[in-house]
Amino acid sequence: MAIDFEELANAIVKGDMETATSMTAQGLEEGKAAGREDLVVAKEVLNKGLIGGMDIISELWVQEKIFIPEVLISAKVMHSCMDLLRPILEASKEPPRGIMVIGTVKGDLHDIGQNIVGMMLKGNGFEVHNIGPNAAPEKFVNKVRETEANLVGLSALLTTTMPMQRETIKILESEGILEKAAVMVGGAPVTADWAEKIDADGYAPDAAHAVNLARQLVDDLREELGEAAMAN
Ligand code: B1M
Repeated sequence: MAIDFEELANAIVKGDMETATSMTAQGLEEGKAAGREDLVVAKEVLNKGLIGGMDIISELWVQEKIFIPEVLISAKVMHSCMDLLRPILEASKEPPRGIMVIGTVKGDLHDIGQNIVGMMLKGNGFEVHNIGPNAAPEKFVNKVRETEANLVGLSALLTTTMPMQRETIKILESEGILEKAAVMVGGAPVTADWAEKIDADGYAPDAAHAVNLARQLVDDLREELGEAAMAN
């Protein structure tokens, strides 16, 4: 019997760690027993159950029916469930398509969305270095230099931290990072117009689009710089 995604989403909303984690594990086991591909089942549990739960949280918060402590508890449960999906979503047998440094910009503590984007990219053959939330521009610069990344991902969930995406891009530019790397932006309040305004190379509204965009940006860079430059 397949798990009830609505019940899983409600467990996230209620902050019920035991039910949410056991249902996530059960969903994976039942998918396997039914002979379904692990990756397909993990994506289904993520999208229909876990993200479904966070969508309800967002709605309840807007209506002021819940407050920060409840949101924090649900986020913690979400993280624990994502830990169970991580090995499947991140598994990739291919050599890296590209190297990405991803983080949420300085001043912004939201990290659920960028963790999902990072996991999906890893699962699609990218080497991903996640520098976490509240990441200052210098942290992006240093990590790109250390890892020789050719992609930088900047997440922002607050209208007040969106300008920090612009600031980070300016610093990446002035440090010469963007001569060999492309930059993409995302996060709930971010739009394609904003991305264009701040000179980002691309914008993705969700993790699935982020994977396609990352592939496109790396292919474009390869064409522009040639294979040899990409390897240095
Ligand atoms: Co915050 N919060 N929060 N919060 N929070 C929002 C963002 C808000 C919209 C809620 C609301 O009022 N409706 C609102 C922002 C309003 C605005 O600016 N327009 C808000 C606010 C106001 C705040 C505080 C200021 C509240 C306060 O203190 N008074 C405060 C700020 C703290 C800070 O950052 N300095 C705050 C705090 C928090 C918690 C800590 C309690 C918690 C975060 C816990 C954590 O992340 N570890 C939290 C949460 C959970 C939310 C909501 C409810 C859910 C965010 C989330 O995880 N969504 C959120 C409501 C909302 O977004 N509608 C809200 C699920 C996640 C899967 O989606 O992150 O959008 P998302 O990621 C998606 C896409 O956006 C995209 O792909 C992801 C997967 O598909 N994407 C990218 C994301 N990054 C990408 C990068 C890419 C490409 C795609 O390329 C690089």
